[in-house]
Amino acid sequence: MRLQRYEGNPILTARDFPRPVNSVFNAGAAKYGNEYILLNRVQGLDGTSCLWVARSRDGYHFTPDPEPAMVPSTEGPFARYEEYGIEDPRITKINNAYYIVYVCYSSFGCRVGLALTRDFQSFERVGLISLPDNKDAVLFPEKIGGRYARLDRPMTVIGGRRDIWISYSQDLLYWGDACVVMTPRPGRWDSEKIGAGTPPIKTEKGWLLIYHGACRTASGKVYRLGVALLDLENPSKVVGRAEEAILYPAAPEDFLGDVGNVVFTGGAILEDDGELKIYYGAADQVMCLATANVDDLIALCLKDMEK
Ligand code: BMA
Repeated sequence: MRLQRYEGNPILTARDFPRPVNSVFNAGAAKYGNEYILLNRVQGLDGTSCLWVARSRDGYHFTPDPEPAMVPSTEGPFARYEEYGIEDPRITKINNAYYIVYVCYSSFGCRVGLALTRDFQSFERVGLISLPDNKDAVLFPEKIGGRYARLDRPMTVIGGRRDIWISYSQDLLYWGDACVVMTPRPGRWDSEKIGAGTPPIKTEKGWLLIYHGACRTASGKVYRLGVALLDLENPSKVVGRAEEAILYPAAPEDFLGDVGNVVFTGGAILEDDGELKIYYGAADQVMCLATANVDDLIALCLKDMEK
């Protein structure tokens, strides 16, 4: 099974923004009232990224706000960790707040920042919630066993591992009980590294996770999307994982950009009729949309586990 690409792709390009920018990609997504929100990573002409809201009534046609939502801090505790920019946000609604986890990039490496908005007008930073080198963090939308939970992707120097981990917290700031959830698969499309894409989506069969996987080829890395299902009560347990990638570079925009051969997601919206809208960055250049039925994705995860 493959995701269905939207025929109007790309849905956002650098030219849509009210000032010259290099690229728009790897957005987080949320529904807020009647609005679809994309919190885009927008890379400026200086090469650093900021986070910029674009809004839509239908989930297909987006209009960027006049100004970015969050730019790298220049003072206070975040500043030295955001010196090279802020990247790849993911949005999770918990109660009435929208939490944003994003990558703080600096000479110290990548670490995870946490911010909060209630209205997609004003944004406040909450904390730096990982050490370097860690990224691709996503929050679960509710407490599990009385604690908040997140997935993330630490990068080890020894062994060079790139796995998806889980950890838990009482307050979203201090995290512990970390363990490995999912690892790259040798010889496959996700052999080199994996990282959570969209925040986990609750379904009857488990937490549905769209993730990215990369493998190394003679001409560099190829990034594809895959799907897995985590146990509802114990999300450190993988109950299903599709063998095949569900989205892989194939459309012209997936090859033509700053980093070709890349599809990378940070946000999806589940519609009432079961359609999942998956927003993804193509070639680190533009924003695109692909859809799937959520039950088909679940079936795909479970089918391959039965083998
Ligand atoms: C990853 C992240 C993403 C990017 C991808 C492909 O490591 O940096 O932001 O889309 O590489 O370049």
